Amino acid sequence: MTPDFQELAIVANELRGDVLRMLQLAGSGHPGGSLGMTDVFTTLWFGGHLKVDPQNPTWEDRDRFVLSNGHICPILYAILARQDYFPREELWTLRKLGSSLQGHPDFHFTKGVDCCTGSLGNGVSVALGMAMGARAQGKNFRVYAGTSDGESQEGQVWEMASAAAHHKVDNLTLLMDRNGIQIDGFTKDVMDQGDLGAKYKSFGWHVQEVDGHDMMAIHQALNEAKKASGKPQLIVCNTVLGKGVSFMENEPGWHGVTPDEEQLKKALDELGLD
Ligand SMILES: Cc1ncc(C[n+]2csc(CCOP(=O)(O)OP(=O)(O)O)c2C)c(N)n1
Ligand SMILES: [Mg+2]
Repeated sequence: MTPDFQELAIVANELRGDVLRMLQLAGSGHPGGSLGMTDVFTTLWFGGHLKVDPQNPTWEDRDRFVLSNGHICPILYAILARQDYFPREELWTLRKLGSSLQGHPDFHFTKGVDCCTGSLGNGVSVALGMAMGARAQGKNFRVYAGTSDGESQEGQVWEMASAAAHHKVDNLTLLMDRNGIQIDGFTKDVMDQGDLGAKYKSFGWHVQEVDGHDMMAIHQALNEAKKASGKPQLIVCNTVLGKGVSFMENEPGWHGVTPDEEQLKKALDELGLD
């Protein structure tokens, strides 16, 4: 099924608005990566790729989604609310004491979250375990995991990469946020990572690279990934940190700083939202 890309673009825009609103209210959190991966995750969730049932979040045969770069959970929460896992109003409680929406994803508290993440490197390894578990149980579900260039500086990621290829885990798809930025600045300055796609390829992965804001390209790459046999798949998503808000775009300072009221208003204006 081909999604309506115009409709997806409207959804993505509104999700960006929710991300910004919840972060302004929280006063802490990570807008940069959240806005950067909005188009990729919108395509995954609303483009008909992820086999899930929001009415039955623990359905055993559902596809799993692990946000291994857990700090960008505002976009995951905005998506889960829009999918009706919980009321949208809960978004405004992000990071507050007693909220179901923690600063990093926690499946104990949040419906639709499959894995606790935040400690970089762990989530992709759990995702591999889930994918292998599916196979061991004779189940057909797929596992998708969000990861990032900054996370790829963790050694554990490369243990996952070699194990997944060795075991030919072809029900695992990683979506990598390749924005060239991590917590301390541009990745090329902190620790140059070169061609991350080529590295995964050398491990034996099926690798594709897309413009992370071209939803049609993302949709096609997700379809291609499903066809890959005997290999885990990586989609390197070239994104712009802070996409959609001019003063945030490609500015490392917006990795983990939230907008104040005035900045929120300006950002929502730019997105054409109230
Ligand atoms: C094991 C571990 N070490 C350090 C951190 C602190 N940390 C949080 S986000 C981040 C940068 C990750 O890079 P990336 O995901 O590329 O950042 P973004 O593109 O979202 O700005 C770091 C080092 C962490 N969460 N986990
Ligand atoms: Mg990054």
